[in-house]
Amino acid sequence: PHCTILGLPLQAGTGRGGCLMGPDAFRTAGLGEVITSQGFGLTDLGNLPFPASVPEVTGPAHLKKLPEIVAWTRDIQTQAAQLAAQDSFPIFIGGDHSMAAGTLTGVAQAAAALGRPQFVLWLDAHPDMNTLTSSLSGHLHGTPMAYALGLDSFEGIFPPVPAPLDPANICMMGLRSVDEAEHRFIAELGIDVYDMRRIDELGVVKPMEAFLRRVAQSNGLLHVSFDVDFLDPEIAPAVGTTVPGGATFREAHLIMEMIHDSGLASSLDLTELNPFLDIRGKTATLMCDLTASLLGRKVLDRRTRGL
Ligand code: DIR
Ligand code: MN
Ligand code: MN
Ligand code: MN
Repeated sequence: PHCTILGLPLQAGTGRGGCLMGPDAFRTAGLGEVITSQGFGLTDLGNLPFPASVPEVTGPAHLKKLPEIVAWTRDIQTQAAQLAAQDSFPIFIGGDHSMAAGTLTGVAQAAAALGRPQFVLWLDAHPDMNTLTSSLSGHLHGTPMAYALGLDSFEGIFPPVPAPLDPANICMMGLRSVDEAEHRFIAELGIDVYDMRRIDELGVVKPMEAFLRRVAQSNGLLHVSFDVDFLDPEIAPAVGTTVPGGATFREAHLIMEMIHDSGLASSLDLTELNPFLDIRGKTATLMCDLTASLLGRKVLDRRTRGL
């Protein structure tokens, strides 16, 4: 088995500087060692350069750094489609979550070329499902899921979406900050959503089992998009948009362990890490440990004597 890391040092999609340093913080925290110690070969492609050309696009005036994010989306989409078509597990390290406009649509394009359905596990406090017109903040990290689903308002501004995601193939976990328009889109499209209350009530095992079973039954490919703010801010402070009441250490590891056991993951985003807000690399290290669980590390050895 083999992994490919691609750094995506963009931060124009968010209100706070610092995500630019995310890829280097993941590397400093030992992401490469995590991958090789799980028995994977590793190619680190370094960081994607700042877009060589930024198109002159105009959209709703309140959107921040729109041309820059359009340019990143174009470049990331191309890279993600290529990497997803190779026989190596791509790990996209951000960078703010607007990177997912490129990764989601790139991997979905590669899946469509194989004739296989693309599934997405979205781990985030937010659905990031605003359209260009519904966004209240103007920050484009709040929009990549709407773009990848092919919702209105992106056409003629962002690159065409090669293969829009099927809302039936998305599972969102950890939500606890949802704008009114996002709420409406989720309901209209019937997206499978486990907000923190449902996780409190059900735990993570049943929702994960149900979703992974659907991926397996459809012979689907599974992209995991992991926003740092999925985690509780107590354990993961290094993100610009912390929301209290997030996933615990064990809930997050268990999700990663179940993904590993399923053998279904085909690509991964690690996103929104802002090292400027971290406490001695604590969040970066936790994200690396969670990636280790996704790649097969067993945090708890269950084979205790007598059982
Ligand atoms: C909000 C916040 N829904 C927005 N989104 C964030 O800006 O559209 N996403 N913080 O990570
Ligand atoms: Mn996000
Ligand atoms: Mn978020
Ligand atoms: Mn975000």
